[in-house]
Amino acid sequence: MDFSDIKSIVVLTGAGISKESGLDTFRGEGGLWQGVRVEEVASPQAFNSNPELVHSFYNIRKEKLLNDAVKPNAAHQALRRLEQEWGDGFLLVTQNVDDLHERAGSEKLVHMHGEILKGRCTACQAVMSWTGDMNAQSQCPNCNAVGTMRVNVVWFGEMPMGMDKIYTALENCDLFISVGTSGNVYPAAGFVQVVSARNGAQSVELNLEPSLNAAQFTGGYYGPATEVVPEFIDKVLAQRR
Ligand code: BV8
Repeated sequence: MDFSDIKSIVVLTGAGISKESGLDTFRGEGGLWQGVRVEEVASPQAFNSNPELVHSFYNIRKEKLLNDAVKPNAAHQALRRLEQEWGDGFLLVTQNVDDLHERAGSEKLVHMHGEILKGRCTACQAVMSWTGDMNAQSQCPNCNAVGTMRVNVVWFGEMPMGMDKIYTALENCDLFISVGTSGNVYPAAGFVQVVSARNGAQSVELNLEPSLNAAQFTGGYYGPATEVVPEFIDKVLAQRR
């Protein structure tokens, strides 16, 4: 693959990039949602009918994320290096709600499915950092309402965040790189089609194994993210004119 004429890059990451940092993926062996139906915890309906179950699902994941052993890995760091060395024409879009990209130093970043370390008040819509447990008695620090707090993530059936910015970047990129995602969840799984609709644009999948939409990419490199991502980033930077 020839990357010498690449001007703008969009990267999409999923749970697979955080796997080697110790965070579970959603659909793999021992994945987050095996044994627990997706709709049971990540939907507005679930939250309305059983808020404590949904709060505890996120409290458990938050606690795990904040464990000292969980830190950005070589794949997160390689994407930060690409952002730094590339300059203009770079956007990192993540489906992940963890903060490992930020902790690796990434700045040109959109969390399309929100952030687990933030809370949102359903009464005043304020969004704030919320690293501790949350429950049905939690009080909004902005409007003081009690019982209106939720985690600031995008549940199934809710509109993902930053979509205008994301689609503008996809429609103008020459290279789309997808890392660590199974291609199950839309609209993220459809991003490769937006890029491949434009002739000349290249799309590369970096994953442990081919995803559901692997055939829609112009190229793919397979293996653990901490190996394939740094190797691929080196290749792209080495060919840059
Ligand atoms: C919306 C936040 C519209 C919460 C998440 C039928 C057909 C098509 C679509 C739909 C449909 N029915 C419903 C829909 C829409 C639905 C959807 O796509 N459902 C799917 C399940 C069929 N989508 C939505 O509802 C979205 N909203 O469509 O809104 C709309 C329009 C107008 C107005 C209102 C609404 C919202 C979806 C967001 C849901 N929230 N997360 C939370 O985290 O708790 S989704 C969740 O799945 C995570 O964000 C996760 O990132 C995401 C995708 O999963 P992956 O990241 O891909 O993780 P997965 O485990 O699946 O795969 C990991 C991959 O890594 C694997 O391929 C594995 O091989 C690889 N891997 C493993 N280890 C490694 C590795 N790779 C490299 N190295 C390793 N070491």
